[in-house]
Amino acid sequence: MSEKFQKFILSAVGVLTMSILLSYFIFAWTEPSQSPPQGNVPAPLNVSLNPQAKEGSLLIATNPSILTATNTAGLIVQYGNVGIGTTTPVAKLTIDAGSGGGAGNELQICKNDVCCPIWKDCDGDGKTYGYGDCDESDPNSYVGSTAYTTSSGGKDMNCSGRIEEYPIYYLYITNAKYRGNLGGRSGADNYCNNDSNKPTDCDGNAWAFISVDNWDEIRNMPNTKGVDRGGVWFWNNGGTKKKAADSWNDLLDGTIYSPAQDVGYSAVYWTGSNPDGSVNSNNCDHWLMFLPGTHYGVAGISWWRDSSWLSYSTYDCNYYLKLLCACKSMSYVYR
Ligand SMILES: [Ca+2]
Ligand SMILES: [Ca+2]
Ligand SMILES: [Ca+2]
Repeated sequence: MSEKFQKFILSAVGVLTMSILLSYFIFAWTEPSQSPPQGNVPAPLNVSLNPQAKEGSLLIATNPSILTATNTAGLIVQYGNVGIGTTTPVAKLTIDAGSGGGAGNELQICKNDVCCPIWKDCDGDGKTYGYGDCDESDPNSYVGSTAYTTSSGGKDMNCSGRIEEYPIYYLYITNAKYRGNLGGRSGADNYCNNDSNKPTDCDGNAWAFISVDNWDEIRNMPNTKGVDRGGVWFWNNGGTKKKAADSWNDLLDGTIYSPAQDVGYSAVYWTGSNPDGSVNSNNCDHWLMFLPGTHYGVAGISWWRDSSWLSYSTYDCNYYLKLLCACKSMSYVYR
């Protein structure tokens, strides 16, 4: 066989093989049964502009580690409406409960294991989620509530949106008695600070709960003594305590919860004040004088919870009366 003929045979076999392979591929292809794009894989969820449906449930954001200080969102629908029970939401959020029972349960908020429809007063405090209640599991929690807890992990009981910390303040009456010449503000404060009735858990210095002059009135103590207006006030007698007021405004509104006698005090005590905490002109000349028959001072009394607790009667500065004192405790309330 010549070399030329051998090459011819080899190329002929190659062409025949290619022809058989090509015909196999041509006849093996089946055309799509649906017109595009059906039957094709949709574009990935994160880039597609097409509406996409999924028949099964969809759970998202199931890993809490996705939440960071800058990303607190688990789901954002930036544009368009959201429908629940409807495919045609007409508002930013449309909930269609359909017909039948369960009215009012279309939207409820669950807190502390109590689930409550937004229209319903589940805890009986007279308010609903739509009108001033932020916690339907607790009748003491609502907008304007003065209730509090004593643990830092307490509740937002006044529905302010945060848990605030306020000091507890004590009121006490001195063991010792004094004439009206107390030595002015500094002298009176010293008497309170050194009295045996000063509570053991006062946080720092105590001070005399008296009005001295127009610049040093009881009602100005948030400024002159740094009193926190949100603080809670208790009578304290040797550790026996009873609440006097929920706040600074509550303390000076004319009545208190309990009189001093509820913790065992029985006394008349210098205050020099009117019921609203303003200075009374009878203040033993700014607590410097005690000349009989010429100087007088206003005093409060331990028996009553009305305005006489601060402004009971006027006494000659020559009398020996006790002294009303206050201090900030080391304890706090949370609301
Ligand atoms: Ca309620
Ligand atoms: Ca409530
Ligand atoms: Ca609060």
